[in-house]
Amino acid sequence: MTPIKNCILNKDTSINPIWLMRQAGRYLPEFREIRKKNTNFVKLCLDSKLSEEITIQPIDRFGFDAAIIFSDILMIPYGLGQEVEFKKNFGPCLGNIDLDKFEKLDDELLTNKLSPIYDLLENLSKNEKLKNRDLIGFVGAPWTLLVYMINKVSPKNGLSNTFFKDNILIDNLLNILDKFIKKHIRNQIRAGATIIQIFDSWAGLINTNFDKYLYKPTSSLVDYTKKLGVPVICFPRGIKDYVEFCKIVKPSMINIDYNTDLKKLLNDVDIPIQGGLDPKILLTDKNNLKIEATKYLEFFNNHPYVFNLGHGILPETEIEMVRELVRIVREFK
Ligand code: 1CP
Repeated sequence: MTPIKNCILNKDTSINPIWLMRQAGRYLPEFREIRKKNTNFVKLCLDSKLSEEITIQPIDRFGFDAAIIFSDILMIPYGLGQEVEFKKNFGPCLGNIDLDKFEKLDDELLTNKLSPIYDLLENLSKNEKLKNRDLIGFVGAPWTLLVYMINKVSPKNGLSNTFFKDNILIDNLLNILDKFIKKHIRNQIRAGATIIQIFDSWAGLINTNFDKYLYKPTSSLVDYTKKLGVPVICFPRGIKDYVEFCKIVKPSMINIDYNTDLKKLLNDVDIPIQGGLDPKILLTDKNNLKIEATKYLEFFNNHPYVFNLGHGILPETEIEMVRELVRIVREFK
């Protein structure tokens, strides 16, 4: 059994597997090299050959215990027919929503549009370098996708005033997303994903109607994935109450952010835990990294724990610091 599955399914506390969110990305010079020549990000995600190379880059360098496919959560809006563009030094920009078109769309069309992602997974599952490693497929949670689809740009400066104005639009989109995200999960598993992670990067923006925006849509995906026999990791970044979330949603493992109250978590959560370290720690120095990483390792010494960060690795992170982190984690037990 792979180290991460052993941790999730057997609750093994004798090792701490490690992988990092956004491990295939901009902090790697070899990724930047490819990216420079491929200015259209969506196209790059649909190039299964290059995506395979990018997925493997961090495995080659650091020997992480899992590969996460090089793709993006916004490939679902793209697959639904909404325009998605990643602008340099700005981030994603989405086009207008055509609800009629979404409602008429059938599953096959989405599968066809996203087929290079499934080719990528099929090729990766045959890749020798991933032997005894997990291959993580992922989706954005309905709330986070709703945010990008309606807000059209990153909500890092807040949601637009009119965000909640059109209830019919929101309800319809949540239904459509539930259906197509499930299709994408199923396709990824069929093509070889051994674990699914659900990224709810903007869950922290929800301050009302938690059932409607957080618990119900996420539970629906978690139940679905578990029924397919595949472990599912949730990352509802920035929520106040991870304990409540775990009780209601029951993921196979929970990824925490760096503001999570660890004591409360350890007392009240009995599922395996992943992540937590502030990615900014990787921008400091090796001594400090050792102190901060060891805090997590010691804290979760007797709890099944997969080492990861409390959000994606930052583009300015130095390779040497990542190497040091892997060394610290590998030497701990
Ligand atoms: O070169 C570039 O400019 C592209 C940067 C980049 C990369 C490397 C983007 C644009 N997406 C990705 C890959 C990616 N995205 C992966 C696979 C690689 C890996 O994890 O190793 C994954 C899992 C994602 C998931 C993703 N995309 C999330 C959830 C995780 C998170 O960081 O919160 C989100 C919110 C996105 C949207 C997105 N895609 C890209 C950017 C710059 C953003 C965020 C924009 C924002 O700030 O709102």
